Amino acid sequence: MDCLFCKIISGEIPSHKVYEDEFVYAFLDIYPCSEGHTIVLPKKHIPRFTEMEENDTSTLFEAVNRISKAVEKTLDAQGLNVGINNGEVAGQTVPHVHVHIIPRAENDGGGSMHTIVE
Ligand code: D5M
Repeated sequence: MDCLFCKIISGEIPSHKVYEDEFVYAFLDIYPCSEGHTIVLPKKHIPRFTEMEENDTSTLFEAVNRISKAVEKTLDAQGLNVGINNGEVAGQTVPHVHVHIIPRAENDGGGSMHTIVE
């Protein structure tokens, strides 16, 4: 499978792993929007979020919830953006479902999701 994120999961491409279990793999984004920007992937190769089965989304989001709490606590973040770019037109650059967890702080200069459509 010629997929960047499958190669990260298998260890063929190195990553800064923050969490792994039977179903998901999480690592630090190489181009972080803020310190601790984490990406969570299902181990199963599924190109887009809207192609996922409901069962797989619950497993993924249980892990996202757990990892989000750990990221917030570890970095003492005041908030997080948790999101998915679904499809190229929405900014998805790697066709393997992934959830971004982006730590946020007061006056960090970042916008919200509304910034995209304003
Ligand atoms: O997000 C894809 C994200 O994947 C983007 O923020 C960069 C990140 N990326 C790309 N290659 C790597 C490697 N090798 N390590 C860590 N992070 C990586 P998207 O939502 O598809 O734009």
